[in-house]
Amino acid sequence: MAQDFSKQHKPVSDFLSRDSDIEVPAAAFQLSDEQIEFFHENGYVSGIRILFDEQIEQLRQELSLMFNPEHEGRELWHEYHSNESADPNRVLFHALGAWRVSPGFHDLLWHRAFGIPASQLLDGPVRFWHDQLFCKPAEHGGVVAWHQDYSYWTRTLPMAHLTCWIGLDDATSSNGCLQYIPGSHQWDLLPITGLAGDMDAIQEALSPDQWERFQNPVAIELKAGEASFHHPLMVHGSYENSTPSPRRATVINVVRDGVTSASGEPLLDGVPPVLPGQSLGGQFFPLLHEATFKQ
Ligand SMILES: O=C(O)CCC(=O)C(=O)O
Repeated sequence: MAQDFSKQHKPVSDFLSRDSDIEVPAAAFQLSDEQIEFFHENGYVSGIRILFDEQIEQLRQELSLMFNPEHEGRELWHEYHSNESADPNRVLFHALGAWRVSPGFHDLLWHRAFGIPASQLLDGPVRFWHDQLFCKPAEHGGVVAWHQDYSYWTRTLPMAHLTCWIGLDDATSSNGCLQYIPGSHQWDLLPITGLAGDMDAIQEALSPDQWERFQNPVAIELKAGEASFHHPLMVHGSYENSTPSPRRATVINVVRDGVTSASGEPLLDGVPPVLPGQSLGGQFFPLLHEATFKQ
């Protein structure tokens, strides 16, 4: 039986200390007032450096083991899709639960370069919801269709959620970087219209004015190790990767501490139910970051 790192609610390796970022003052990780204002106005803020080269390399190595469906720890995943793409000629690797399987993905959750901005954007303490891997191989990487994250999360209330997308490769318009519809975080909640099939399936749920906005998506081009944070109602997706290099990413989804379960069912596969009305907590939903001090 593989080790389940979710039993440990603090770093288990030297992943965070190897570049001595533990000595970096908290202020160095803080978002500026302008960045926070930009997030509230547009629904995202991007270009935030999270990882150094060595850390990116460690995560890439851990990830390469996870691509083998027979790897040690495979029973720990909440979800594992070697290929979730609905297009038989494309591949989208998508999995939830990497933090349970390997030390780098586990320790990343406690990285202040992520936790401090997250607490600023949530305006409170940061609790873990789940992580995700979204990886598109070279040449035949599949799409992630336009969607809002909270469409998938209505079993948790209130909506006080945040997504942090971290590139493990340079992400470009050519290799299927994240795309946003700025300002769509102010729209109502949209229904689920599919994650890995028809890119534009969401159109059926939109008004003509809303669909018009898809003429001008913003491509979030990032260097490997940089992140983009987005609001739970931000409409986003990503196109194919037909370039000669992979486009790999890890995603951390968090909530403001105090978000509760709204379901008697397990919130994630393999996790005991959290009673409706009870706050997320325990082994699978650790507190990652206390509220950031404000002057
Ligand atoms: O990595 C991608 O292309 C999509 C990621 C995504 O949908 C998300 O972070 O919510």
